[in-house]
Amino acid sequence: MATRSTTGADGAPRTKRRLSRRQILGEGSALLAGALVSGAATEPAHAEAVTANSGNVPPNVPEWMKTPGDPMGSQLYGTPSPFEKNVVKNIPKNLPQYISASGRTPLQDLDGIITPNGLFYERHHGGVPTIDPEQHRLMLHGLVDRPLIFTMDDIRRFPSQSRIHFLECSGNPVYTKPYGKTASDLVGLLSCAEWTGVSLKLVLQEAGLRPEAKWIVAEGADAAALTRSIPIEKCLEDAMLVYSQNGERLRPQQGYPLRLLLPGFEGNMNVKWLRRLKAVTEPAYSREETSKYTDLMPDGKAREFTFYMEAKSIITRPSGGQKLGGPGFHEITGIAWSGHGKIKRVDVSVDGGKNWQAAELQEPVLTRALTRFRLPWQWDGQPAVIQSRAIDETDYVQPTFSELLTVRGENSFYHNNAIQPWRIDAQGQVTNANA
Ligand SMILES: Nc1nc2c(c(=O)[nH]1)N[C@H]1C(S)=C(S)[C@@H](COP(=O)(O)O)O[C@H]1N2
Ligand SMILES: [Mo]
Repeated sequence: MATRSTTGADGAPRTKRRLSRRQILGEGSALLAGALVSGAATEPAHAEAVTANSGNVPPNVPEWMKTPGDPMGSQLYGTPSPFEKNVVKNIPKNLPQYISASGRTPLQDLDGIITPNGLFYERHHGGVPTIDPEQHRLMLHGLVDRPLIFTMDDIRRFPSQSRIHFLECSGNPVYTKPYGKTASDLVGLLSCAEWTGVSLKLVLQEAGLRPEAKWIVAEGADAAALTRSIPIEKCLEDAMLVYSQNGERLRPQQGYPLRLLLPGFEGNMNVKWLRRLKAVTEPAYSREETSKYTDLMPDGKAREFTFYMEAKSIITRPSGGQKLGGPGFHEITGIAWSGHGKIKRVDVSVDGGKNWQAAELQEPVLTRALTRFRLPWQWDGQPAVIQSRAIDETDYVQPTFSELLTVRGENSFYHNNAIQPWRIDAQGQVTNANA
C-alpha cells in the first residue's frame, strides 16, 4: 500500500494510507482534491466510511457481485432504487385536502431539466378524480360552426406533437413570508416535462372557430369544475390538448386523460381533466380569475389575467438544507425559466449580490422550458451568500424581492419571481438567506 502525504486546502498536512483519492481519480482531477481531502484536521469523514465498509469497495469484490441479482420481471413498472427513498414529493402534513392541496417537486434532488412523472408537482382544488378514458368526453361549443364532442380516440386521431415546457403555479411561493427552508419549499410548485398531444388550434379549426370568438372558456371534470378563460391568441399560438407526459399517458394528478397546456401561462390556467371548451366573446370571470389568482396593487386595484409567468431562477445545488463537504471546488447549478420564451443569460453572485458572473447554460435552451445553468466555484470556507438571476430573451431581468415590493406593494399574493439567496456558513451549512 502506498503511503502518501497531501496538503489540504487549509494547508494542514494529511497522511493517507491505501491508494490516495488523487491517484484513484487521476491527476487531472486535482480540481476536486481540495474538496476531498480537506475539512477535519484528521482523516476526512468519507475515508473513515470507506474503512468501515472496506469489504465492498475496490479492489475487493462486493457482496452484490457474488450471486445473481433480482430476476427481471420482479417489477412490471420500474421504481427508483430503495436507496433513493427520500427523494419524494414534498407534501405538508395536515393539509386541508380539498381546499389547497399541493405537493412540491424536490428540485434540490433532481438533475437536468425533466421532472420524472412520479415527482411532478401537483395542485388540486377538489381532489384527483379517477376518470375512465372510455367514458371521458371533450365538448367543444359556443362560437363554432360545428359543435363537437370528442372521445379520447378521436383526440388521438389528430396529428400529434411533443414539446418540452415547464409548468409553474402562480403561488410559487406566495408573496408573503415565511419562505421555507429548501428549494422545494420555496419554488417546488414547478416542474418540466415533454408533453404530447394535439395543437388546440387544429381542434378549433376542425369545429370551425368563428371570428367573433375572443376567448375560450375551459372547464375541468373535477369536483371543483375548475374554470378559466383563455385569450384566443394563446389558443391559436401554442396551446395543446395533452394526453401524454414524458412518453407515457398523463398521471391522474396531472389531469388524466386530457389536460390543457398553455406554455408559459400560470399553472392555474392549464385546466386538468379537461371536459369542455366554449368559444365566447368575453371572459367568464370565474372564481379562479377574480377572487383568486389576482394581485392587489398599491393603487388598490386588483391586477387580473396575469397570464405569463415572468423570468425566474433558483440555485438547486448547493441549496437550503444541504451542506458543503468542505472548502475547494463546488459546482453551483440550478434552473431558470421564463413564460415569455427562452432564457438568454443567468448571472450568479457568490458575494451577496455585489458581483455577478454569467453561468454556462445547458444546450439546447428551449422556449418556455426549464434551462439548467452551471458555474464552477472554489469555496474559500468563509461564510457566503449565493444567488442567481435570470434574464430572458425579452431582456427582462429577474428582480430582487425589494425591487418587486416597490412595483407591487405589500398586498400582492401570487406571481412572486424574486431572486432567492442562499446563505452558506463557515461549516458549509446552507440556509434560506431571507428567513
Ligand atoms: N381541473 C383542474 N385543473 C387544474 C387545477 C385543479 O384543481 N382542477 N389546478 C390548477 C393549478 S392551481 C395548477 S398550479 C395546475 C397544477 O398542475 P399539476 O397538478 O399537473 O402540477 O393545474 C391547474 N389546473
Ligand atoms: Mo396553481
